[in-house]
Amino acid sequence: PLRRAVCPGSFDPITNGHLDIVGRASRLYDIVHVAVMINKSKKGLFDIGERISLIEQCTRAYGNVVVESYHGLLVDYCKERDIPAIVKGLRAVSDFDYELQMAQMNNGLSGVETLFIPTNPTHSFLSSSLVKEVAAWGGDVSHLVPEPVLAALHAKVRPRGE
Ligand code: COD
Repeated sequence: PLRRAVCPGSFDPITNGHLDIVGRASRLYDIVHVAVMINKSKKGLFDIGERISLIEQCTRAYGNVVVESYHGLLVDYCKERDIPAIVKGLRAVSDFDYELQMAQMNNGLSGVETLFIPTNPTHSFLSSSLVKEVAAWGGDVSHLVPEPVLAALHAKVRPRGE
């Protein structure tokens, strides 16, 4: 059987940090699902369709990545698709506390395992929210996000000097 894993998140928008983790997971598993988890209480900059399209453009070259949105519990997403493993990136100890709680909760709910990949140090301080904040004020984020995301950000907020 094919070995599957899921990289879940909000991906509003996908950054080079996310992409590094998805790419590394895609080398470890036959199929990697990227699940855009819908959080009704968090209105994003990009709608779910835009997020999916951007992730697809950025992960197409890996050849084994499936992108989907899901409204519900991550463990149910995994159960419905027979996915035994969640792959998450860890940036710093500040991520660990919450990630450990989620990993233990998810394992207790359904037995699904969570595997952590340490982030590439160049992405240690990278988050979607900081990217959005810097871009909104016209700062340069070209080294933090893949090209399609940069173009999409520029379409929403004018870069400085234009
Ligand atoms: N470097 C490496 N990895 C990174 C980086 C970076 N710079 N930035 C983010 N990541 C990784 C992390 O593993 C992170 O968890 C993941 O990418 C996604 O990041 P975000 O910011 O897009 O997503 P979050 O943190 O908002 O995602 C939280 C989930 C959606 C995974 C979580 O809320 C969830 O599972 N929700 C579904 C409902 C549910 O099941 N709830 C119960 C949980 S116990």
